[in-house]
Amino acid sequence: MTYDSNNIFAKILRGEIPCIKVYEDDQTLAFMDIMPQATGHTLVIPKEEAVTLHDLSDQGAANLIKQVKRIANAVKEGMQADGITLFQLNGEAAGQTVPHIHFHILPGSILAARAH
Ligand code: DGP
Repeated sequence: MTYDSNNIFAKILRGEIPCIKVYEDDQTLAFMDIMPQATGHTLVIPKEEAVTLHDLSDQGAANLIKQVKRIANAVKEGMQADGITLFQLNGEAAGQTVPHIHFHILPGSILAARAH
């Protein structure tokens, strides 16, 4: 899928829009979601230009899941959560609103949060 370099996460990666950074390395950025569905709601994105999972290289996908695992551990520990929710809306039809692949990490259950 064609990558739009003006999408909001591309601007965050270029430092044109501020974010609350949780983790950064040469391939990955993690930051707090601006519309958190729970306290501690964190987003993890690759620096590689990819709209969806299907656009990501195998190496990029391997690195992304490795970092999602590490950051999920940190969110779980930091928020003292018994469990965490991970999700990735893959494509517009799935509800993806920002066209740069991202994983959501939330402490606790998103199903419980939605029930309230
Ligand atoms: P999705 O619906 O899966 O594409 O999730 C996009 C998420 O991105 C949504 O939870 C809100 C978040 N978001 C949108 N714009 C910004 C922004 O400018 N800054 C930050 N930190 N998060 C954003």
